[in-house]
Amino acid sequence: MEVENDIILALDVLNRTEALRIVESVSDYLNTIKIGYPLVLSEGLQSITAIKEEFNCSIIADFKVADIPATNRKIADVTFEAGTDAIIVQGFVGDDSALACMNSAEKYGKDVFLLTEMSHPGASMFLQQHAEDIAKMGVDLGITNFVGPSTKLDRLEKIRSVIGKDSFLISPGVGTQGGDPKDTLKFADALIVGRSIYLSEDPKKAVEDIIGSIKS
Ligand code: 3DU
Repeated sequence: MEVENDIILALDVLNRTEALRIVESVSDYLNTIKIGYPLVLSEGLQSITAIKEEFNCSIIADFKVADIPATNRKIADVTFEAGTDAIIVQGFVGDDSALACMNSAEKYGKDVFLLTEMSHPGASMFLQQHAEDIAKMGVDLGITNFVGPSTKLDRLEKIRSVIGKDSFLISPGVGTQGGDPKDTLKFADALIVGRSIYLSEDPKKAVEDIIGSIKS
């Protein structure tokens, strides 16, 4: 996936008109949008289709899919049918569940991102202890796209060491959650940024500032 300026916009707004306005305002700089439950539960999967059609951007569906294989397969199929380019899948549910999403992605010619460890403090309670095993499972399955936390750079570095330099690693937690753009890109290939952009008075300027801080 070619992520322009190494920044993925997390579009966690609840309204389709607002979503379109924000994407429009940053479209000079960004070509990859992550859409999750906030927008899809508010406005339907059609909001993915609409944004994709209007801006011809790449869409990553952040559904953190975490069910039994048969249900994962249905979730992935309908998500790809809506025009999504990639889907984020939880690794902790095990290889058969991840494989179900991979099989769907293969059928539609799309991608799977495996979520290894999360960026919030509570992730240290259960997920962190298994994050490297989850990453290793992904490598063994042949997954080449991963998600890891920008708020814990030591953890991000460990995950990078497990998945290897050629895997594609995207990292949420930049900005509002405390992650630093430039430091995160020492280990990740692209940043996921939500509130620092979409809550800004001037989303375009917010993106320019992040790009500036990466280049500084
Ligand atoms: O904190 P922000 O507003 O920049 O948004 C981060 C986005 O990334 C948001 O959509 C959240 O659901 C997602 N995410 C994490 O923040 C942390 C993870 O470990 C995985 C996904």
